[in-house]
Amino acid sequence: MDIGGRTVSTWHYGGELPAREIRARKGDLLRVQLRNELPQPTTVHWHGIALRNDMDGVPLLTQPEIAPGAEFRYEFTVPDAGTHMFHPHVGTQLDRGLYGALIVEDPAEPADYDAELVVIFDDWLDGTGRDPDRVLSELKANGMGAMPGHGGMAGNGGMQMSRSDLLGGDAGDVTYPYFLANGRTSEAARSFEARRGSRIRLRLLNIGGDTSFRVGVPGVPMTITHTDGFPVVPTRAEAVLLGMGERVDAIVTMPDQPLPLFGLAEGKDGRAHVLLQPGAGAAPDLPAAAAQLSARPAMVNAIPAAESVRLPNRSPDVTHELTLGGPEPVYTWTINKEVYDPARGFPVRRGERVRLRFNNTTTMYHPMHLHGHTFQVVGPAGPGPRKDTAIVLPGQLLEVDFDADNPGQWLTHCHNIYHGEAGMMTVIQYVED
Ligand SMILES: [Cu+2]
Repeated sequence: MDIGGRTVSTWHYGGELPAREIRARKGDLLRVQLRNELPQPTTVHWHGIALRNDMDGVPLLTQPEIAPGAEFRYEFTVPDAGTHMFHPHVGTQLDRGLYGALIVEDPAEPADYDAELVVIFDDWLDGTGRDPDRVLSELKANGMGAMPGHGGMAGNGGMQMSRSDLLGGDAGDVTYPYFLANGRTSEAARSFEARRGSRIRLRLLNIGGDTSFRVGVPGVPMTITHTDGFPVVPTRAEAVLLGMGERVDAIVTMPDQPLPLFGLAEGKDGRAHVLLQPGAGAAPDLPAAAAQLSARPAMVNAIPAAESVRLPNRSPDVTHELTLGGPEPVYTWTINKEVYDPARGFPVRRGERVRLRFNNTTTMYHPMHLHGHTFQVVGPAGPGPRKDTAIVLPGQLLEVDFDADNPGQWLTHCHNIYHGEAGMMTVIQYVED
C-alpha cells in the first residue's frame, strides 16, 4: 500500500486503505462475504452495531476463527443509524490495514448539510520494519523497563513514555513513525473539494491502536452533532478529542481558503490531515496551522445526549464494578485483577437496567468499548452522551448505563489494542434465571 511518500507491506481488505466504505440504511439486512487470504485466522467485528450476537466477530465467544483459505458470511440487520466501523477481532490485526467505515443512514433524519466527509484517523507502523505482533511481544518482554527514564532499554521501538495533560498522564505505549488520515500521511494528504460556505457533515473515526487524536480545523469551529452514532445536544467546539474506537459527527462550514482538517496525535509527535479545498490554492504552513489548534478540545463524555435518544429515567437493577489495573507484573492489563478469560464475566438478565462502573486505578487512560449495546454515560449533572466507547481517565471513575435488550455474550474491553491483547477484556454474560 502507498501511504503517501512511503510504500508498506501490510494486510488489507480488498486492496484499499481504508477498506471500501460500507453504507446501509437503518433496518437494512447487511450481508458481507469474507474470504480470508491472510496467513492467520481472522474475524470481523462490526463496531458500534447492536447486531445479533453470533455475527459480532469475537473468536470463541461468538464464532470460530475463520481459517486462512476459509470463508464466512456475515448477515445481520443494522437497527440504528450512525457512524460505525469494521475491523478484525483477532490478535493485533486491527493495527494493520484492516479497517473501514460502516455508515448507516436514516432516511427520516433531517439532513441540514450540503456534503459529507468521512475521515478515519490511524497510527501506523506496519511494514516499516516492525509489525503489531512484534510490538506486542516487545512490550511483554520489556514491560515498563523499556521506557526512557525507567532505567530500562530504550530505542527498541517498543514502549515509550508520551505525556498528555488532557489524557491525565501517559498518552501511549507505542511510538509510531506515521499517522494517517484516510490512509495517507500529511506529506501526501487527500483533498476534499466543496463550495466555500457550504455545510459539511464530518464523520470522524479513530481506528488507531494506541493513539488518541485532537481533531479540528484551525480557526473554524465545529458543531458536534453525534457521538458513536447517536445524536447529542449540538455543541460548538474548536476541536474534539477522539479516543481509539470513538466516533464523532460534526458540522463545519467550508472555509474560503484551503485549510487542513487535522488529527493531531495527542501527547505524541505527529499528525495527519485531509485538506479542505474550496477552490484553487495551496495549503497553509502546516506546523503553524497545527499550533492554532491549541485550545482545549471538547471532551465528549460531558456532552448530553439529545432528548430523543436518552434512556428512560430508571435506577439500575444491577451494578458491576470493573476495576482497571496494570501494567504489572510485565505488561499485563487487567479488569478486577484478572486477564481475559472468555468463560468468565459479569452476569446480566434480559430486561435489566445495567450500570457498569469503570474504576481506573492505572496511570493511563483506557477507551472502554462495549459490544452489542450503546450505553449512556452517567454525567455529574444528569445524562451524558449515548456511546459504545468512552475514555476513562487515570485515577477516575466512569459510570455508564445500558438496557439489557440484546441477549448474548458480549465483550467489553479497552480499545487500546495492546491493552486488550494484554488482558483488559471481559464478558457481559446474559444469563437466564
Ligand atoms: Cu487501555
